[in-house]
Amino acid sequence: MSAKVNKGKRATKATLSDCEPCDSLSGSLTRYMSNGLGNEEYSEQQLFHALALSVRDQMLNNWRQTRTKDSQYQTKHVAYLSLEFLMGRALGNALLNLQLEDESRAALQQYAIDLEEIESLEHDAGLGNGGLGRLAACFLDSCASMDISVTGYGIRYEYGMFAQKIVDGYQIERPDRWLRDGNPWEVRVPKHNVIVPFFGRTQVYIDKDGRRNTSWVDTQDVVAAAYDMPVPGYRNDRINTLRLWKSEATDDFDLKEFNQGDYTEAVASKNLAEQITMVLYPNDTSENGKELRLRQQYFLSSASLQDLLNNWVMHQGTDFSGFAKAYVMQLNDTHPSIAIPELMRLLVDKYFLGWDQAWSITTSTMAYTNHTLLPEALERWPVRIFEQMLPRILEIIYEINARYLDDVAHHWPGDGKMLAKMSIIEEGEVPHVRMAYLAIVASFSVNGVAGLHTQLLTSGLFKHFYDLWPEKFNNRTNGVTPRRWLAHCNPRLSALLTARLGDGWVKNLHHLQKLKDVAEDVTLLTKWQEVKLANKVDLTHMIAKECGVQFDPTMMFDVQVKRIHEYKRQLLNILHVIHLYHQIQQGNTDDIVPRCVLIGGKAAPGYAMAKLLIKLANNVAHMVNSDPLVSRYLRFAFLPNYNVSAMEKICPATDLSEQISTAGKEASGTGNMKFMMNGALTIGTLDGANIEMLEEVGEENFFLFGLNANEVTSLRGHYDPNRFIAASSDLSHVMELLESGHFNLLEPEIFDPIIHAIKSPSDPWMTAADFESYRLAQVKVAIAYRDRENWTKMSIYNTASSGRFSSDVTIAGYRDDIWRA
Ligand code: 26Q
Repeated sequence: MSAKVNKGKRATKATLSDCEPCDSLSGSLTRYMSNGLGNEEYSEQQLFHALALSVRDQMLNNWRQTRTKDSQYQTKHVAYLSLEFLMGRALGNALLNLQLEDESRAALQQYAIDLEEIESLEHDAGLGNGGLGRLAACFLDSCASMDISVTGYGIRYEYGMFAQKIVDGYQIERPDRWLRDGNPWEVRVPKHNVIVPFFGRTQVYIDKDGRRNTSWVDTQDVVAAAYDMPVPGYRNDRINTLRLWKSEATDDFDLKEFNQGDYTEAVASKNLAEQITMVLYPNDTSENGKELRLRQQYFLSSASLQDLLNNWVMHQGTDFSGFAKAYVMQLNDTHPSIAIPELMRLLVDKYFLGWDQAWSITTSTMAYTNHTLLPEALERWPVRIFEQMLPRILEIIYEINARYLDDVAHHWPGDGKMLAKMSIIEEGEVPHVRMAYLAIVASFSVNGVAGLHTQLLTSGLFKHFYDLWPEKFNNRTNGVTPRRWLAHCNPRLSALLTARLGDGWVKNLHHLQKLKDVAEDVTLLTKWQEVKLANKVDLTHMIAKECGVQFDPTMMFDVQVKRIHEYKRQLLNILHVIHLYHQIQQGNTDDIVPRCVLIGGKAAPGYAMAKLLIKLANNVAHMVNSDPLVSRYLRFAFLPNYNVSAMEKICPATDLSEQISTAGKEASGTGNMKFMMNGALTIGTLDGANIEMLEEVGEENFFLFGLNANEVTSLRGHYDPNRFIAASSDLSHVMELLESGHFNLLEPEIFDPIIHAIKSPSDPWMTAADFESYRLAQVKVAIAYRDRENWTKMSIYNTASSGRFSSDVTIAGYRDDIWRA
């Protein structure tokens, strides 16, 4: 699509040196639009590019000043290490934080296009799978907004999270070429490039002072090229940095091979280097043994630590005695935990510190956040891979382990089993490195991401470590940034809140509490309903376009969007849709409240069961939507390619948020918080942060159901799903319909694995056990929704109680109790 504009030329790529940061936004925009070839026509994409570059220019001065200030080491500097930063789009967020919205609108007037349209042209930076990656992005916003000196370190994946298409109801993955039109936000900074070694061997040598040192030689080196993205704080002058590393071949390496005449080898090895940052792994649980993934992890960890140390040495020289006071590294799960032996290597082998001093620095700067309770999701790497790829790192891990096992032996004298149980090295036919154990041993802080999660970690998965070092463990309940997840994504509600409460809530979400005093106010209730309705109308257009299903904004919007996983139990939701469908077909419509059910999310490409659940959702949706009798009461859509930008449209329009994981399995959840902030009510289990949301909003404003974590554990071993099916006539009917092949008439037996899973006594997710309780909670939802005035009050109460789930609150906790920044 091309927009005709009155004058000017094509926007071209600008480099930093072109930028004149003192220009006004509209001045820069005109300049970028006229830097070109004299074409009379622009694509809207070019207009987006020019606006983004203009906004970036507005940040340059403060960006430099932030760096200068932070390099004086007056406050502690945090390095947030993460394999994922799920940033989404940057333009809207930057305009909000920099207060440039009005100016941008004005500047765009001459091009006869509105800002929202331009914003929608930006490709999502989908450099993450889901919760963990989006959490990192919310944290960056909070840190900048709270004036905390933080650098996010990540990977500049050429291809982010795959794009999901649905063909015949099945998920098809397409590559996400998010950089195809260029990335106007990033700045390449070659002076920060570093070299990361791989393979080779280690060598001991005696230095001129007679000391034994180790060097890692004959390595295959890869360049880590630094790309910086600005992270603007909310209306303060801080611009933090997200530094993303891209892998490139070294010239040296090429040359060496070339001189030996191996031209093709040289080119091939260049490919090998460049492969490292080519693609994000699309699994949200660890897929063990993939060598390239370990290469990514080491690449990120080494590049980031070298960068920190280079900075330190440049400003402070090689005296590291003050280093631990100046830095803290927060590890986003175990994915970057190889940073631990890497920091030891750099301090010992490169800067010649003694082991004890290096260890003391490492253990007072590393902090680890755990994001999962599923034992099968804990990262383990075959020792063999380490031996080849990272021989020096393996030696250091062995040394760390030997010294640590002395402590274990001391704590549990004579208990050899304990040594094996707690060793960083898992022995067996194929010995493995246990990354979580390495992270716990070397970190001064280990945290879970919600109250229940932390409790289950210390009493289960990491119990022995908790016995050994209780002081390391702490809880930091997750949060989401109210800038993106309320102020930006829900302008209608934001305007209403600000009109009522002033705009203090954007920086201090606890201000929303004051809504409780006016929740009875009739004009507020009316306006609140108007806002929700308008948001639902907007979403309706998106659903029609993306799914070909017409949602009716007067019906209840019941939404479950998140990664597709058995433990998240999209299946329970689908079974409930089948139940409603059956009721409607039977003519039992008296108690039915018309609803539109939306499910969206991606399945890991290798996760067959999750992919089958997508197929089931699509087939059921087809049956529901093609029966005109049913669609008066029920509509069902599966939204393809759920991502950050989709959520920005979905959460403001949702009435009911589905948070229905098997209790004890969802570490926290963060989508739940976005919905709550935007006034959705939650139907949920006692899992993750749901528990704390319920605590804040009260049982009367929350639809609770299902077994709790203890009950799930107790039922294990003697779970009898068929008893639950027999005891519920509704579930029996649902199973009969599913088993009859009603939803797969032309595709016999395709859903058998799902049917078997539900009926299996070893079903870990206990779907059948919670069905009846879920159904009853849904009946309560329907009754509550009929009383629109009361529903609206409950909605207001949810928003009003969401203050605790601002990531500002979470970050204040990290800052005060972990980082001491
Ligand atoms: C590891 C090794 C190899 C390949 C992939 C991975 C991998 C990648 C991503 C493992 C896990 C993830 C992502 C996990 C995740 O998103 N966890 C979620 O984190 C949220 C933020 O704390 C929580 O709210 C969710 O409960 C949790 O599921």
